[in-house]
Amino acid sequence: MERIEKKELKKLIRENVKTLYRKTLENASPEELYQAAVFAVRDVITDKWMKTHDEYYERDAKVVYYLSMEFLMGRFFGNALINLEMFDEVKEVFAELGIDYNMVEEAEPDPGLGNGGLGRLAACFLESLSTLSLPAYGCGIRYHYGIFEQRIENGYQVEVPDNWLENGDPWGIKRNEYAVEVKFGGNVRAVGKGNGEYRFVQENYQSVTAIPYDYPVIGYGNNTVNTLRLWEAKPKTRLDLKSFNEGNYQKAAEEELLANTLTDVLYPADEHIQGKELRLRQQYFFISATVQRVIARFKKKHTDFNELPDKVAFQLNDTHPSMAVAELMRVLVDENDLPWDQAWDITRRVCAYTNHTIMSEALEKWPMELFSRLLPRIYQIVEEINRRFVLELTEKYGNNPDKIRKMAIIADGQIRMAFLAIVGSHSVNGVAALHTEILKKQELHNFYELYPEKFNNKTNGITQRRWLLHANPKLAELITETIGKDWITNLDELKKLVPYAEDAAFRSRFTAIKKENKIALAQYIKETKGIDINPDSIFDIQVKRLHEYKRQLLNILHVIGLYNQLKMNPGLDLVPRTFIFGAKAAAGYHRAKLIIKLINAVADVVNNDPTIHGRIKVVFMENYRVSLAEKMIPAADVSEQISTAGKEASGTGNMKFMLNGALTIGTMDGANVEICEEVGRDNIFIFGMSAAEVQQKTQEGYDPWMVYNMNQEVRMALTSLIDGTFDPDTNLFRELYDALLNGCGGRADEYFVLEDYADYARAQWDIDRAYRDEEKWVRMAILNTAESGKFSSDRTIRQYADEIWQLPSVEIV
Ligand code: 26V
Repeated sequence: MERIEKKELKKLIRENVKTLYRKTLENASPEELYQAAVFAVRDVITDKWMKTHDEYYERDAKVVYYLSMEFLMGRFFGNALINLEMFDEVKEVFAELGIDYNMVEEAEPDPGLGNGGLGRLAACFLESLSTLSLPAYGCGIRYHYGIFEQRIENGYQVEVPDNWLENGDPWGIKRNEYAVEVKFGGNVRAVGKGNGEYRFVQENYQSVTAIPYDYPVIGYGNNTVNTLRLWEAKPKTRLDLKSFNEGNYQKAAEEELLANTLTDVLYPADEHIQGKELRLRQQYFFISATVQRVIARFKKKHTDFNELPDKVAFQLNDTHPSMAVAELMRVLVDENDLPWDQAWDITRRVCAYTNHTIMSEALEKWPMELFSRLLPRIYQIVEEINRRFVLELTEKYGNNPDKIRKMAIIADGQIRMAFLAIVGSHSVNGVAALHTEILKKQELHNFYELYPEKFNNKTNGITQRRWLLHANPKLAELITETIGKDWITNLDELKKLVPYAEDAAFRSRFTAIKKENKIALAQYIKETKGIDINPDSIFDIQVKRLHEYKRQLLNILHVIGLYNQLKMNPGLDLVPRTFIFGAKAAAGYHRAKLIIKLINAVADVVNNDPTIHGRIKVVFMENYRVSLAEKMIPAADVSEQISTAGKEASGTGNMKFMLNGALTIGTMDGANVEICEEVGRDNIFIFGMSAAEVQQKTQEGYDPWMVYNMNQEVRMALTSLIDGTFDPDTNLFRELYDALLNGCGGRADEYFVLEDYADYARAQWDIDRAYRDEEKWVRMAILNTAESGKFSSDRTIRQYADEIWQLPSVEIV
């Protein structure tokens, strides 16, 4: 592939600014310069992109479709340049033009089309698929508003709409020619085919047009550019003239309204399903559009549907896309006349399902009433799948109503999407070893007994191109200088750094880079929050969605504990520490929002208490998002991964911190278990109950008052919540106090915050002690980076491709 010369690039940028904005470089804004730069590199991308798709088509390659309601891509520009190996060049070009490149990068909006871990995983996976030359599409929704922008006002979270498309969408290409119709509602009529069989047709439906927008997913150092295809809903016709003429204005107006709202906004709650009609519509909308397009494409080269599983794999990112099972059945049976059994066999061989949570509140169930009204034909198909499944169960287990009630896809007036996904797939995977074991032994035990061959583990991963090469250029440079650049596409190479933990010169450079990153973050915090933090303090960071099970409350209670100790004993010998948080709470999750308020209230008191002399500080960073993560993670000394054991399916932030040389304080949960295994017990700070102990205590019953009575530090921290220390006038935090001790509404201290407190505090003192020995600390940090190879999403994707998809790579020359 051809490259563009620096001279040519300069010319292109200058011309684009002129034609797009009628401006010269000198008076263009950063936004305008950013847009001009994107258009300058688009040509290179487009050539590769077209070539990639021609090649797939010509070779009739098998393609995986990663079906996901969320793709948390982060900014495109910097990573596009990195993967095109044009980054340094473009940076130089801007420097030569007298423009600050970073300002240009910062002008790009951060597309937040996801909530958290699940959406970000999808983005890392797409990047790895392209880098590994694997034919793939990401399929999802082009929300007009992504995850809300979080502002903090008076310590409280306030949600502001995120209009990421405001200044245009230079990465998306609208593909009108691939628009398809998606039907909702109405009724189903059986029409005799004349041979004793029936065809089922949907009538009196409302429909919308699905229009795809394609985004490039650029592989690193190869010529592969895959596609992220996001669907947008539009009214079928501006006003349905026929209905209008028949006087059915109402229907036409309804259809238009439906289409205009369908893909407006991402649901910003990842902890609770609310059975919202619009959410169900969104799910069917993008699944139906995707399945219809996939089958249309398949039919261009094939007539025998038995070949479909050799050409197409669907990976279901959680249960949200599990309607794909029923929609594929509909398209095969109703639209292509396949017999049920044949269609079912094909469907199961195409579909595979990933489970991302064992939190029962997040398990998707839809009321039959809603489902059948909205999707009458899909409902019939799910009923038939269920009827046959129940027969299978009866054959296997005899007349066992209890088992059937527990396992049926439809029961108690609800459709259980996870069960539909399991029954309709050939593979069911968890996202970390511990998580998969819990699925097999507990949550999905019945299904594991029935289909043991379907269950498998695929431990999550992250892409080192974004999370090291782009986010931490100085460390990336040091690594490349030391062991060469192969780590960029083979992260196991980092093991070659192990001996350098004993190299004093390397250690001092590693430390210096961490320090520079900390200074940069401190400066950013000063600029954005006005808080002075000490770059020599330990940067202790917890960034992730706010959830009770993730236990941000344990972290802040411990800060309160330290504060109390410092007040009582000003001579306390402790390494200065900056506790940094970042977290969005779902808008309706009251307790999570109260925890944010508490963190901010503690920050106000602690940071402004002159008797503390800045020895501990607390910072709550607003609006945590991918682009902020890229600034924070490279500056971390300590990574907080402190969920109640058994609750965090995997975690992926934990991996990003490790890669960037932060030491983990964590429970034996999710992928922490595997991180511990890789880096060794001596290079991580593990504390707290194991998943088995949590389970046991949950069953036996647990009395947090016992902890309260026995542990003075806990008692004092809890008292601080209600004695006006952090809110002088009200009883604001009594709810948290009550939830921990008495369980207002739910179980008392459901997530064992108090039970794990003492051991957490012990581990924190271990960190304090370890940090004092600078040489020891940096050795540990280097070993964390060096042993993080397993957590590349390249490894994860290779396993999916080999073990689930049987997907060969297609090199683009
Ligand atoms: C549920 C819902 C419910 C309805 C509203 C929208 C919504 C969005 C997402 C979810 C499920 C969230 C599940 C999730 O994000 N799980 C996380 O997946 C990560 C990637 O596998 C994993 O690292 C985290 O541990 C896990 O919590």
